[in-house]
Amino acid sequence: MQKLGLLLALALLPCCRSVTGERPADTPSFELSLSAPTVSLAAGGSVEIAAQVTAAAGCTDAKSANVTVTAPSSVTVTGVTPPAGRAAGGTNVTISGTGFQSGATVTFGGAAATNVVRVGATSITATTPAHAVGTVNVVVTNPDSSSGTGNNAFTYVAQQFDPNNDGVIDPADIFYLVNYLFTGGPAPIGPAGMLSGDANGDGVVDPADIFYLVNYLFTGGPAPMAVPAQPRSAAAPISGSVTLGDAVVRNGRTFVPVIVTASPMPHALSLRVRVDGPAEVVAIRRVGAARDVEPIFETSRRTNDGIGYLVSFAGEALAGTVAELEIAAAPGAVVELDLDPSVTMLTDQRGMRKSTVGNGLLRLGGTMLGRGRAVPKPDHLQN
Ligand SMILES: [Ca+2]
Ligand SMILES: [Ca+2]
Repeated sequence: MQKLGLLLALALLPCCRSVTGERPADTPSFELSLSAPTVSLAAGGSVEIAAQVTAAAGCTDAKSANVTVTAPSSVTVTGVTPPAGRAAGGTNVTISGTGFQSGATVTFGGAAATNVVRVGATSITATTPAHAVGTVNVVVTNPDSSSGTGNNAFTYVAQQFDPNNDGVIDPADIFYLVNYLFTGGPAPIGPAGMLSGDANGDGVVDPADIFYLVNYLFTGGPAPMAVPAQPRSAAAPISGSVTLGDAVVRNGRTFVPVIVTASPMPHALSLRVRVDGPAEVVAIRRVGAARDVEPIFETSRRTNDGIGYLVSFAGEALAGTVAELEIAAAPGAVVELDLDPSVTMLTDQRGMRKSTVGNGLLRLGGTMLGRGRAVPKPDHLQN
């Protein structure tokens, strides 16, 4: 404002040649007085400022002019994508609006966002800061102090799938869940605790969540749930059985078939075999149609008393004898093989429809080895 007034005064001093135009080195001193050296105006406001200059030579002049303040750029925040993220922060978002200037800063519920990048006047990308669960205002503030607010534009949620709590969803989360469910590893430790492992949002953590995650990461399926779990009922439930057949001996090695019957045909199988007796599971291998179809995902883990196995297919492969367990047993030993009802299941490709002992849609059957030959277990079919 003072600079503006000075320029105004200099331009309006025709009687004082020594202070017009280019100011010569020997310009005598002069005094400038403004009627309003400091004013505060709202956008669009105006004020009349009178300026008087008195030069040392004794000549004076006074003029006045209206000063109108131009409104600063209008800043608005119209949306945040995605509109929700976990309370721990770290969600990469795009903020839409108008009037964003270079150097703008962003806050979520008063906490500063990081990695703020102005893409253009209508778009900013940023990473959310940590914040308590709830809905917050998102504020964009320009370097000229103009700002815009998106009221309740972002929601911090407690549940976000991330079993290993490293802030990203990737295959490491698959193996974290495999380790937890099959080999006694630590439970999910994400922001929602145990439910940080609930990818399909059904309120429990089981192998169906692994298949849901595989489908998301490898075949472009829907992202893991970020909202509180909702029990859901399957419109077309899968029901069926997983049974271990009679052992067969080939070339001195013992094999036990894994037999699946189900309708409609599932796309994913999870099982854990538990061995009771002087024997161990050496390996599990796909056979039959399951051997000829490339799986989307397959992994097995030896456990202290057996083996865990997961496989999922895009096509139809899980019918009949789908795999064989190779068993190493002491000659003549009596060995019982059972399927663990807590993690043995059949699901669709997304892990949304499942057949489990728990939901009453899956029947399991174990088997028994003895005296060097396979003999049917008396209670061949469990459950
Ligand atoms: Ca993770
Ligand atoms: Ca689940």
